Amino acid sequence: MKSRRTFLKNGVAITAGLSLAGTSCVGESEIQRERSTKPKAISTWNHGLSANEEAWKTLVDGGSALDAVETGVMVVEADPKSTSVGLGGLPDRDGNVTLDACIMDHLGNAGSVSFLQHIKHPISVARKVMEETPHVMLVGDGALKFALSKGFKKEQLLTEDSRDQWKKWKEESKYRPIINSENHDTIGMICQDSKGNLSGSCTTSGAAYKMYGRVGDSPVIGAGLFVDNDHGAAVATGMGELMLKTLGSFLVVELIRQGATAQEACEAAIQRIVDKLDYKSFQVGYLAMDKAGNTGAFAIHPGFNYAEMADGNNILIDSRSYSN
Ligand code: SD4
Repeated sequence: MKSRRTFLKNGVAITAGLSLAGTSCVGESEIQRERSTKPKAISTWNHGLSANEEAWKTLVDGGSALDAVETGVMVVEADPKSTSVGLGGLPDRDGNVTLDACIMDHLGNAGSVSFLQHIKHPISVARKVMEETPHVMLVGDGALKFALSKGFKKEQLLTEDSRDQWKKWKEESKYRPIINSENHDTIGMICQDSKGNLSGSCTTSGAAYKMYGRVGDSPVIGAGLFVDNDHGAAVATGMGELMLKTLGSFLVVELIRQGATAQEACEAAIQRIVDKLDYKSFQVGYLAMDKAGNTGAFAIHPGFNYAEMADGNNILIDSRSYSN
């Protein structure tokens, strides 16, 4: 893992530092970067392209990063062909589609739902939790009751195609959580608006054929998503248990705060997993943006990609990875 000293070589200045006997303490120094006010959208996997296009409509109009990250990922939630998010998501081993999502704004507000069933747009429920309750997180029946009270409609989210895939899986019922076997997965999105503010969102149907009640990293603030508008934002995709054990998105943003570039921070957070956990058969990818609009991405294994949109150009980029 790169040391903090290495991060500080990258031409960024320390604005504040506490020093004890001449030694500056990690966590007490912050890096000053100039805030960009050029709109930018980044989001995970191929389906990030359509999410970015939608978010861009808000961003070019001077709209907020918060609105952009919500409307952007809603496109993927509503797509029945995306088998890892919202409608059409692959179910748990008992055939239930259970959804996790969270959202964070530039003020540090956060909202989250997990183990939510029957609601196509969990990201919008998460936003309502953030804006209309005194809480951060609602789960299961409580989240569903809250959603219905806010006018969301109960829907069947298991499509014919997902049901067929699940039935096929049941013939063997072997639980092998291979995430990233296909090139589409959880959608995590970070946007910066024309005021320079950062917001983020993350929404998923989680690991296919998981146990009933299993919750991954995606709705957990600091694991699947973290935004600190003074420094940067990060989202995660992949095997959620690994991000939960390392609080990976928080770690990425904290490293940015301490002077790492977005790229270095993603690499260091992957290295933390590699150093501490059994990582070989699991994929994790981090995607980050600092407040200057610099982006970074890194994964354990090849195959992770993300979409980046700036100046009206939307491109797909292959992430680098720890293994080759
Ligand atoms: C989870 N992190 O539930 C999610 C799944 C995912 O890319 O991101 N897949 O563990």
